[in-house]
Amino acid sequence: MKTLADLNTPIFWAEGHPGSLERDKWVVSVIGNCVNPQQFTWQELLKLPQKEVRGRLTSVTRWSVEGLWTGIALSTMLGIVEMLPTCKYLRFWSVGEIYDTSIPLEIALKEKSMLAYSFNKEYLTEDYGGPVRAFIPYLWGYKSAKSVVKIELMEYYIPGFWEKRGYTDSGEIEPGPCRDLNAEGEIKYIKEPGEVQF
Ligand SMILES: Nc1nc2c(c(=O)[nH]1)N[C@H]1C(S)=C(S)[C@@H](COP(=O)(O)O)O[C@H]1N2
Ligand SMILES: [Mo]
Repeated sequence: MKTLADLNTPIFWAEGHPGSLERDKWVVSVIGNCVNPQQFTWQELLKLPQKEVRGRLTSVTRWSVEGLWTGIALSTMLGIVEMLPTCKYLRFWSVGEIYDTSIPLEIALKEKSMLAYSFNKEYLTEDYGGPVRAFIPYLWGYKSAKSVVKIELMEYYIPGFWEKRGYTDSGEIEPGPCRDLNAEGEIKYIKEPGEVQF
């Protein structure tokens, strides 16, 4: 099975590449509108119920890559911290806390929305957002924050790194041409808004 690198997936680090990150020492905090805010270590994350989904990461710069993503469903994490009814958005923070992005709770609760650590059965490298990243196939890739250190359960929406720079707050995938990285970059067409199916 191919890795993201094998598929020539572009590497985006708008805030600068973080360098090497220690998987064994990784911690993801979940804070905000919940009963039990918690810090999940890498080892603890691996003990949670795991989820495998086939899905596409699709960039607003019009490329899309498909594979098998493994991780923890966001709904599982929200259950563990006992999200409160006041939680309406999830705000992801990447390592260094310069890059953030937020998604509505309804999208976070969808089946394929996860905190992912593998693509096609290989751990994600730093280039592609390892040790763990958001994977939200329903929205443009800028909502899939890489190397996540914090998830804030929010009552209200705050525009993130790219949203403040002009990308839409909704992140809704819009129809149009798109390079399919699984077909050597062949240009295909996104016919309908939402999760990409070629
Ligand atoms: N921390 C961080 N996360 C990020 C980005 C970024 O620049 N920094 N770019 C986003 C965008 S625009 C896309 S399309 C995807 C790309 O993921 P990749 O770099 O693994 O291909 O990551 C998203 N997450
Ligand atoms: Mo993107």
